[in-house]
Amino acid sequence: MSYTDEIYERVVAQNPGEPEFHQAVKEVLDSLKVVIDRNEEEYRRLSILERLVEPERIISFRVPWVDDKGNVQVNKGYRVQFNSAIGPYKGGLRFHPSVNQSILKFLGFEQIFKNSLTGLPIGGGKGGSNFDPKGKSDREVMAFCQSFMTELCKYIGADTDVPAGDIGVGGREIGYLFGQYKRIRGQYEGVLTGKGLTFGGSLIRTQATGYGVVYMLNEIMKAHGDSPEGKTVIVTGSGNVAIYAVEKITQLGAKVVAMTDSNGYIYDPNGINLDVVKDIKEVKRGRIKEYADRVEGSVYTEGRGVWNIKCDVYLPCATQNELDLDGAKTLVANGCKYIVEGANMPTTLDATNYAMENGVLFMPGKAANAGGVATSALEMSQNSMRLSWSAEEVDARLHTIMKDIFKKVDEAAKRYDMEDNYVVGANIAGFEKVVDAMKAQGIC
Ligand code: NDP
Ligand code: 2IT
Repeated sequence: MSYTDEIYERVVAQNPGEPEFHQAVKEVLDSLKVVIDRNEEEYRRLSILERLVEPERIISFRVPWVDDKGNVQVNKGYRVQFNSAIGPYKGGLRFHPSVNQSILKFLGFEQIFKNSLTGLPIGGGKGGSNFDPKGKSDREVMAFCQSFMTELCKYIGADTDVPAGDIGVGGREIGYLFGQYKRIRGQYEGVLTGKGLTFGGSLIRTQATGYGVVYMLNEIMKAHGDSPEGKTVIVTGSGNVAIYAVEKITQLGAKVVAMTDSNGYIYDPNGINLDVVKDIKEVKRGRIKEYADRVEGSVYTEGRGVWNIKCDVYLPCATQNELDLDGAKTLVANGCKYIVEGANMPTTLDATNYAMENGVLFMPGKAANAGGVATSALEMSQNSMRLSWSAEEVDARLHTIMKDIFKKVDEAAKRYDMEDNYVVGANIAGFEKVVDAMKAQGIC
């Protein structure tokens, strides 16, 4: 059996009940086969893959807090510190009822390669809680964040582990978390990114992931003699990543006709009015359904199935495994040419393979959504220097980083005779830097 297959079997056997983690590992190992085969003896001797798939550390803790009725609630809290070969652990915190160890391990594992692709010195980590911020008052969210940080603050720091936002964690939550860290540790340092602009946050961090997704799409299109101008686009989700992907792609002349949330989707043939979406989601914390009540000519449909709308470009920006094989078949049948993942692992493996085999140019999340964490790393740099760069400067750096990532991914795919296979290209390019650092640092 090949070394990569052996390791996959070992991961499944040793991590029971963790399907998302198995899925993320499988995609990476399948891509790495061509690289591993060429150096199999050395990699086996050093147990590179055994080390790569085992987190350096997982911290799991109790988060007790008091709700508005005076009752004590208890949630689970985690931080997965996966790999620090190329820098301090870096990655978001997710607050969502579905959060468990499998999901955080898949996210932390993906983060290793994503962070490597940015070219910046950041290792891979992820954390979060099964806390559900939906329907909670600001005071309840603050109480939860303070309790969560009271435990987490023992394990993080500007030079050890720097969390940020993800699903359910935005500017409000980062503010409360930062306040509690400062209070307990007595240190005003860049321990979190995505901070408010008045206390060390970076301009453009809010927009960075969504903008970066579109900068990546633009590079793919340019390489194939195409452009976003006049294209019809579906963006799934209506959170941080989705909103700023819509903003940027609309600026580039495309028309976004549909967005979703976990309840359903809106279709607006005239092009999504983003001001309305921002008001519903960023200000009122409401449901996407409200869009149809506010914008004439738009329609709301309850449930899944947004892929049934015809599009040229599909940007999944909500959550893992949201696009399955049936969805991919429908997209292909309707002429979709590009799938660029804003979310982490939003496409199932069979859907990914189907799309790629049927001529869709497919960019995986670890490359396409890396603009968020890259800009987080730029926030860390600004905090270390005690300086703030202008929006233009940060945006220009983000743009350059996304172009560089495309080049690395494209070049790695070509080097292994798999032109346009960006899944293989991203995994190989991300892996090469990490494995080099791991080898240089000895057995650790
Ligand atoms: P937000 O919490 O801002 O938004 C999430 C969006 O996805 C909401 O519209 C939400 O709908 C929807 N969603 C979440 N869970 C589900 C689900 N189970 N089924 C259907 N829809 C769902 O999160 P972000 O925009 O920050 O994150 C979106 C994705 O992008 C995630 O995969 C995240 O890991 C990834 N990502 C985020 C980065 C960032 O900088 N924020 C960076 C890189 C990747 P509802 O409101 O109904 O729950
Ligand atoms: O998935 C991700 O890359 C993020 N949620 C952003 C992580 C970060 O540290 O900015």
